[in-house]
Amino acid sequence: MSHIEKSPCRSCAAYCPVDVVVDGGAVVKVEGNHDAPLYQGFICPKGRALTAMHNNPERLKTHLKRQPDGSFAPISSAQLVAEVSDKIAAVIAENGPSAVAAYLGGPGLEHQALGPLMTRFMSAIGSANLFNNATIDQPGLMIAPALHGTWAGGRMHPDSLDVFMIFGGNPVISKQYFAQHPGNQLKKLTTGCMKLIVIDPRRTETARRAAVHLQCIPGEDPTIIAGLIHLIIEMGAVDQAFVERNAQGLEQLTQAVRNFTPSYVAERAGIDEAKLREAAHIIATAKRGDFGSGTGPSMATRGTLMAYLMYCLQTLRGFWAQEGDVVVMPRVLFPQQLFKAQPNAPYPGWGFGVKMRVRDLQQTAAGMPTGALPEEILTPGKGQIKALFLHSGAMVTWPQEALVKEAFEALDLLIVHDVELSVTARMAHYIIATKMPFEIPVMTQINELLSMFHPGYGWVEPYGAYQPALFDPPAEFDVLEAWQIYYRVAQRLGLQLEYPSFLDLLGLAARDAPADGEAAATRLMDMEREPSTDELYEMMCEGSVVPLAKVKEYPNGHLFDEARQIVGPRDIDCTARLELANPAMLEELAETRAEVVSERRKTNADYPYLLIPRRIQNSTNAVNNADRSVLLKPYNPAYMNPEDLARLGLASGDRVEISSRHGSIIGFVEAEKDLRPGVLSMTHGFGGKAGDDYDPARDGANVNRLTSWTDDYDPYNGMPRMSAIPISVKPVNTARP
Ligand SMILES: Nc1nc2c(c(=O)[nH]1)N[C@H]1C(S)=C(S)[C@@H](COP(=O)(O)OP(=O)(O)OC[C@H]3O[C@@H](n4cnc5c(=O)[nH]c(N)nc54)[C@H](O)[C@@H]3O)O[C@H]1N2
Ligand SMILES: Nc1nc2c(c(=O)[nH]1)N[C@H]1C(S)=C(S)[C@@H](COP(=O)(O)OP(=O)(O)OC[C@H]3O[C@@H](n4cnc5c(=O)[nH]c(N)nc54)[C@H](O)[C@@H]3O)O[C@H]1N2
Ligand code: SF4
Ligand SMILES: [Mo]
Repeated sequence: MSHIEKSPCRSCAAYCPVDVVVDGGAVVKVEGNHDAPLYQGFICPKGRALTAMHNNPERLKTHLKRQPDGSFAPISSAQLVAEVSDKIAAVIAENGPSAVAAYLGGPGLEHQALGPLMTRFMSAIGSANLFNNATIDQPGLMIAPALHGTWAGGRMHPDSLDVFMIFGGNPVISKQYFAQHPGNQLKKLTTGCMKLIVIDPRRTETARRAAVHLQCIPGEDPTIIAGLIHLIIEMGAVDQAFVERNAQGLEQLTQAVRNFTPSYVAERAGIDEAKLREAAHIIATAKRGDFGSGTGPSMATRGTLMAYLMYCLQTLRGFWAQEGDVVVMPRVLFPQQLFKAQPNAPYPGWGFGVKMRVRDLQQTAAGMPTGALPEEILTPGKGQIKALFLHSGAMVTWPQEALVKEAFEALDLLIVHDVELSVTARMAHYIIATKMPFEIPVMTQINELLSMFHPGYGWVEPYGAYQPALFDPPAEFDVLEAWQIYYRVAQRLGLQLEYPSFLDLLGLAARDAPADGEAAATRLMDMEREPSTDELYEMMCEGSVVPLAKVKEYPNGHLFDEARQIVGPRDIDCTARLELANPAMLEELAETRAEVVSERRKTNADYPYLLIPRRIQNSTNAVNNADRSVLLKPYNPAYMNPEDLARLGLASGDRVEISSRHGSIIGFVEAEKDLRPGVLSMTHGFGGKAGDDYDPARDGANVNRLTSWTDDYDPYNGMPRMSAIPISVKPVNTARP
């Protein structure tokens, strides 16, 4: 007899609640959960593929240790911990603690205790070399708020908006913004009062709902936003009362965008001037609005400037929640935070903390620059990184695969945790075999955490959910949850880990510090008895608005009325102001205006096309191999406009060589009329295999062979050009797959 278990899907940050149909202890089917609030029973093909992922026959049953001949042999958990501990101790003894680095990527969504324990471990050994994927994703969205200041009242509620504008993001597929059944949400909002403006070189699934779609040349988002600011000022549509009270620098900003005239912007960005004006008119006449951006413009260089200008435009229109508004994304599994209709002053976006040895990169508000990591491993001398804990599909998700490979090969110790022998895991000295999602308890705290850094995550409503682990791994398996390696190595090395509460991790406890300035005692973890994951979750949720125990009472997740909040009044003594004229940003804007566009873009007769990223419904980053049958094509197609294909004498399915100045891949073109001519759009996370075993028609191609860490990297956060990459496309005469 089958029965249904409830659990959220963790294959992307949408965390859709799903029904797991279990028969004889096995997962036989996964379906949408129609009893859960907000999601309307939505599930995507990857959610359904959880059945295959959970039952993956290729799943690692034991940890693996690389042998001198390059093969892998099983190793027990006890032996793994002992050997890794000894090697870490040796690296630290010889080179100091900074020689140990750790990188947290996508798997943090499934292993929620991993981030806190990794952070605690790294501070216990005394290494600041803690990296994460934010600096190859959308770091500008974390740095721009530092430069601009933030609004303590939060954003306006989506249901109340007259306009939502999105730069290079496609929520219908990515679920970044409007994550709960985004198709239906956008349909409801756009058939109501909300006008949608989309800026994207592709007429995306999202753009189809837009009142205005600016089908721009990639990489021109700062130009377009500067143009919109220019128009808003010219139209007299600045919310003067709001700006006078809450911001500074309007005069300088006005000067800075003076030359971004509509005709200049339209010409440069390859868009219709009338449509640009129409977008400005919608923004100017809207009473309530909100803006967002995605990976496209972030990756096309100048992502920080793009995000900064976007925040400035939002402030010029006063599009921030007002006193008396319903708070969006109120705290549920985090301690209380009061929302007030006032600015928080700017804070440093970069240039603090650890200074890297390469390219003057330094700690930023988005974390340590991952852009420096491979070179930090390869550059000899004091401070060289020798050991790396890696939770990521780096071989296909990090730029410039060749340098990543070289760096990984140069390490004394590479530890990768994985569910299978992925192309990244194959690089490791030790592979930690780990649990499957349904074998790990799950709660919604992680997305709430993401929402504090990126407005496209979390829940607008006070939603919370928790599910225990549904299964134990089979008895004969010897696997570890990712956080356990940090706890056990710390234990063996006699290190004391601090308490992994977010009250402490985010410095939230400081708010409640004793008034007399007496420092709160550092709280420590019990290093004798290993906690369970559930106990760790309790620690992480300490002091939360809704106790985790209460959230556990609702198997379908729940909207907690007690967490609802109204935006409060401004403090009488508030003097903070939002900054409209950050000097570094205005300087970069001036450079943008002064540059020769073709030189900047770097397209020419040899590299006439621009490669841009895109997400597809059926795969998430490097996680596309659990059930390849879920993919519409086994490979990642190279989408091009039919006009371009005709010019090249190509038809859908034809094999091509795609080359940038940094490398080449084999791809298969696919006609897509919705794509702007001159642009090729292709998904990352595929390919990565080499040698005789590699077949591009079966495995896809790694677009990160076309990227380079040093190509047009952001001077502050080190993120290289990952969109708008000049490429050539040449037919290769072999049969279609
Ligand atoms: N060219 C290009 N590169 C990109 C991007 C792009 O658009 N274009 N996007 C960038 C962005 S935004 C991001 S966030 C990064 C993401 O890249 P990463 O941070 O590397 O994250 P994932 O791809 O999610 O990592 C998945 C890998 O983890 C392994 N894994 C380990 N443990 C587990 C587990 O417990 N469960 C599962 N399911 N898998 C596990 C999987 O086998 C797989 O190899 O990529 C970036 N790279
Ligand atoms: N199905 C699925 N969902 C995912 C993921 C996945 O791999 N698959 N990955 C997750 C991750 S890690 C992230 S970070 C989010 C990302 O979420 P999104 O940013 O929404 O991701 P995309 O769907 O790739 O949308 C990027 C859009 O930018 C456009 N674009 C490219 N270059 C430019 C440019 O220069 N300017 C402008 N204006 N547009 C440009 C592309 O055409 C594309 O439509 O998605 C998450 N959700
Ligand atoms: S959108 Fe798909 S992959 Fe993402 S959580 Fe929902 S079902 Fe899972
Ligand atoms: Mo991402």
